[in-house]
Amino acid sequence: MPPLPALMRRRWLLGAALVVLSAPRADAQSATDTTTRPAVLILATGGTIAGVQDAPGTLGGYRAGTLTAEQIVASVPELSRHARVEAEQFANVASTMITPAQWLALAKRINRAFDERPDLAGIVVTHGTDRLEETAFFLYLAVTHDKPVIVVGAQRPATGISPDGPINLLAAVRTAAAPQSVGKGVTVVMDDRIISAREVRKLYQRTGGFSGGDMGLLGVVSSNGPTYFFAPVRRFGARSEFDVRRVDSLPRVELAFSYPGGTGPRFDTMPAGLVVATTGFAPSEAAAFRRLREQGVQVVTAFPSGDNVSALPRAAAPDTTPANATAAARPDSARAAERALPRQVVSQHLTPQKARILLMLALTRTRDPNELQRIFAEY
Ligand code: DAS
Repeated sequence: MPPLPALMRRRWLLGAALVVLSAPRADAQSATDTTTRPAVLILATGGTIAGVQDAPGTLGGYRAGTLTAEQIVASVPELSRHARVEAEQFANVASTMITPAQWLALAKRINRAFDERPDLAGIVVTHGTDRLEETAFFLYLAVTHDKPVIVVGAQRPATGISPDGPINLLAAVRTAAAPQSVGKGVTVVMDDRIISAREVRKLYQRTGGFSGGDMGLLGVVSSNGPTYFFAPVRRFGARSEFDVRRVDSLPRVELAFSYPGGTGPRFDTMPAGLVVATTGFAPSEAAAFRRLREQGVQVVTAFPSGDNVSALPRAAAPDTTPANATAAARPDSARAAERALPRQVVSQHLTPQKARILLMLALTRTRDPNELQRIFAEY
């Protein structure tokens, strides 16, 4: 184990002492507790929850992804009261370093753990907060089990002032261990809030900085453990069609913004797909995105806010979606040409970053634009 910074070492020693003090006594009752506590696997990937303040107890000299999975777990002795925790180091990086290849590897690791370990109650993924919502949404779509997967991070490093990682980790493990968390999809637990991976967003780098927006919380973690008020109803988990067990890489999907004066993005090599953050195209942009569709790029639109709730176009209907409304104003020949193109797909209530993830997975299954629109209607 690498050396612990001084403050962390003190907390770790205190933690170890508490583990000894609270260790189950060797009588019949405690033996039962040991075997009945649910098993929870923690997969650590780095981030601020594994980060340190180089001058402990100050606000200075921050490094993400430094403490190991074992060190994080050892700093929260209370975990052992709620679960038999196993820790595994998946990566140890700032989450800006997380790649789509790692999303795939992580989803495969989680699927394999659930496939091989019926005794596992749930899995916790510790993660940096910068890309947390994207990893969580990928897992929401690509983990084909209904057991809980909880993604958790921290806004303050473990050896800084008032770290939030330990209490967040405790809440995440309690949520992963709880039978009431089954069938809720991958969730993010931060600040005692349980938020669906589909809706969660990082608003700012401060405690309380994760939100479910208008869709709110699924539940809260109270002193009694996780309490749910709502459950998601779209497809995820065991009902997901995105089985990535045999997928080796994800198709390239790019992101673009629409804005006044915009003329669309240019690419040296064409991506398989493109998600455009837009509330509607100017004619110059509509022409640029039409050219990309003519070259076989699957174009999906998403509101920049991620909050679009307008009705989705029917599967075989001509493409007259709001973002493509300029097509309806063109003469008949232009409209006929538009109809001959692969349709532009519309996403509903997904941020552009999450629409990109859904399109990446969807393109592993189909390139039929009607099928793509079906997928965007169901997930
Ligand atoms: N260092 C950043 C990251 O790894 C921020 C964090 O975790 O809060 O994403």
